[in-house]
Amino acid sequence: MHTALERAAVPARAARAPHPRRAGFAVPAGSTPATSGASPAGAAPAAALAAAGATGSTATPAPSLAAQFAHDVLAGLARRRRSLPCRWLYDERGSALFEQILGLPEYYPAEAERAILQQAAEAIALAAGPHATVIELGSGSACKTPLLLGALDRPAAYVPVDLGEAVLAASAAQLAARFPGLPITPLQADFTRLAALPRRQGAGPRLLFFAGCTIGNFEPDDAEALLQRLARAAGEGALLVVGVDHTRDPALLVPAYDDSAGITAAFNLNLLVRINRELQGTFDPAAFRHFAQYDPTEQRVEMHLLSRRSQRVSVLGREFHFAAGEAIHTESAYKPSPFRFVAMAHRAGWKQKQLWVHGRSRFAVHVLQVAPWA
Ligand code: AVI
Repeated sequence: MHTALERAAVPARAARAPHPRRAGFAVPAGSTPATSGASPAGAAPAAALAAAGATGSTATPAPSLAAQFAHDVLAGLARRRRSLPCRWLYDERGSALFEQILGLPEYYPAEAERAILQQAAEAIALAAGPHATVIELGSGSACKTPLLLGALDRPAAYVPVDLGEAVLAASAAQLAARFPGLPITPLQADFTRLAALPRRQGAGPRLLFFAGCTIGNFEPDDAEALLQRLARAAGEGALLVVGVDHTRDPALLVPAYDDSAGITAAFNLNLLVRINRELQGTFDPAAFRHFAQYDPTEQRVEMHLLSRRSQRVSVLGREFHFAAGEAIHTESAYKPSPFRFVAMAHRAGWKQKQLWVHGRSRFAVHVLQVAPWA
């Protein structure tokens, strides 16, 4: 397999960005995407933020998770073009299936990002300098984190932020064994809803690590708003190491989201099982099929569940009729051009410092820094 890595020339600094809009660090309900490998939970309790040394001590109050799920499902199924937010794919079974997806031969982003970090970690570490506080957003199993932590010059602390309690504990224990002496303070939270970012633990900058192209699961406006909130909360000089998939080749993209072993199909269909369990749904998962397609105009891969026949389904006592072939859109994975992504990051208050592109797939790791004007 061709795994050439290209260090792309960083485009000349674009014209000064318009001053980003003032934005808080809370995200409106319903605009959160899936977090990598984690089952969603509510916003972090204030105590959790304080324990992790966050600069603020409050989180945005949110309706209970069950209420959010019920709302999203009833509203999403009632739409003319039915759709469900992809964050709900990650219950316990969905998270386990997603971990399996990461190991699939067709799912190139995982391997491409690993290859990039293996080769680029030293240069990223040089950009960060000594004593960085590493904050990993949606850390999941944190399987690529050692590549970064191992290269950094005396990192001051590592703060994994994730919704899954068990996955946080497991990854923190593994990393503690691997990096004895490194302060590790897991933060169980939805990183899109943090009222503030964890405090810097040393003289170095905050280094935000957002792996796995999860940014692509946000709608572009939401991605930009998130980047903007992160820039404001992280402060001048902070770095963001973010995986972004720029692949345009349908021959790579479609199998990555519709693998031959059927794991992604099971991951998608599991959403119906979850609705049945948690919302008194009557879906017959066998009466739906997984479908993935690449839309080059939107620059995104879409996952859908297609009704195999005309059927009625009820959720929380509400009836929905599906025509044969009718779709529920369950996930978008945006694959923006590098130019489009960098322009968005720039509007959000980040300047590009490094860009690493995987030769075959065009998966990339961008190293961004909060611009002085943000
Ligand atoms: C979590 N996220 C980055 C994955 C992706 O590639 O968009 C989710 C996924 N869906 C299907 N396969 C993987």
